[in-house]
Amino acid sequence: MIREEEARVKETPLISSAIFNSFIQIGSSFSIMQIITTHKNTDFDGLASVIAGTLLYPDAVGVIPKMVNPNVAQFLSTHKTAFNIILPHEVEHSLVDKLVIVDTDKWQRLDRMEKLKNRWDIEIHLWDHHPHEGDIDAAWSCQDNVGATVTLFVRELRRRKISLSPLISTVMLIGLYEDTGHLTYPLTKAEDAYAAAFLLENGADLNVANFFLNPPYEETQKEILFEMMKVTDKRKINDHTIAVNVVNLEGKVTMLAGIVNMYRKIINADAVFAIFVSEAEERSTVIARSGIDRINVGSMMNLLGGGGHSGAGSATVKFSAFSPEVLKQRIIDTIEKDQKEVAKVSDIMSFPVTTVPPETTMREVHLIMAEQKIRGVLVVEDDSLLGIVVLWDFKKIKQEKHWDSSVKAFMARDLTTIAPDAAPAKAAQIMIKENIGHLPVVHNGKVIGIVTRSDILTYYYDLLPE
Ligand SMILES: [Mn+2]
Repeated sequence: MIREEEARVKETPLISSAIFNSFIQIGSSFSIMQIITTHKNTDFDGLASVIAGTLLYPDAVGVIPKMVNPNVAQFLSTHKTAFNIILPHEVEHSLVDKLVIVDTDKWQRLDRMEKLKNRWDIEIHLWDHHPHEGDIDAAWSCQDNVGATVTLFVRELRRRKISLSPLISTVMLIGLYEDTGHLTYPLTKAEDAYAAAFLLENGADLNVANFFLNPPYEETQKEILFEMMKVTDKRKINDHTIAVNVVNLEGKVTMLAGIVNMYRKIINADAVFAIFVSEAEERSTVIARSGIDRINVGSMMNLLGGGGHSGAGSATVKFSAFSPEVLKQRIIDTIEKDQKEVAKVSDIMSFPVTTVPPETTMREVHLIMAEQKIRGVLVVEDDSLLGIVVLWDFKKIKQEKHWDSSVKAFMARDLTTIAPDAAPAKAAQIMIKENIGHLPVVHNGKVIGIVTRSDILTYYYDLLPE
């Protein structure tokens, strides 16, 4: 799928030409060097941001860490000579006077940059889309919560009216799609979609993008996936379905993230945490994926020394810090703890609730609903809930005299209720499953509120109540 002419781009060794380019800017004095680098285990957002950086900082050379994700390695094996990039060990640290860091704000995630950490004479620029929590002290920074660092570069490239080649547009689109799950992860912003449009306008090739975004599975990956399916440990934590798997790995396996993505979809979990254990290296690699806002795997991985965003994250943890089993328990504990802080039904319900005694006539009930602009009324006697009448029930009135019948004859009994400390997601599930628009909230046998469809919509979409 990689087009042949791209695979055959100049046979010049990448390293020497790139180093040459970086020095040629300053003539023969070899006195300064500007570099752009990104995090280890480089993903496409990191790679694409370094490449985009070389357009904004034309005197700089890109430095790609030695450890890169498998699909990035595959891409570089055929495309690297097309870009102005080198490896970390080729950096002459003493000559560096400007350091541009993209897609991370932590020193520990950089490859061989320790020497630059405490140098006062280096100007640092930072481009990152993760919430600011790192230790890099930049003279200038562009940090914004968008779906990918690529989006920040598109913003600036557009502002400066710098045109992009189809090849660079393609790499950037891959980075943008990978980090936003093709614009579906909850953290995706409108600006990310605009950025995607811009890259497509500039000739980004979706055939090439698809090839690197969806690498084919091989036997090893299938075996791991089946192994994970066999020992699936799905659990409900406050109405969210979570799976935490401990998987032993023998040797290097590529595309683990893709396996975890697929695993989450197959077992239909809200979030999955795969702990890949390497006995030989005495460490575990956690790869986490979440499909819901409420579970932010990026910040959880951050606590373990890794990183990511709300939908995807990873961390490498040495056995000496936590054994795999302890790690598993910590992940579960963190989710349980986090969940306690999220919204409850009592936060979203409507109250006070309009109630009527069972003798009330349908005519009176209709009037109350019209006056209060509500679609349902609870029928209550001595604090106990007998039933509910909703607007729909008035369709059952066929004869004029029925208007004077008591509500008892028309109300629905056997109501499903919910407790005030349940999660809003639980309320939504019940309403969808039972196809009801009103869910009374009952505490100690007393009705204290009601959840309606508009409460649910308000909660999920931040809509203002009417
Ligand atoms: Mn990123």
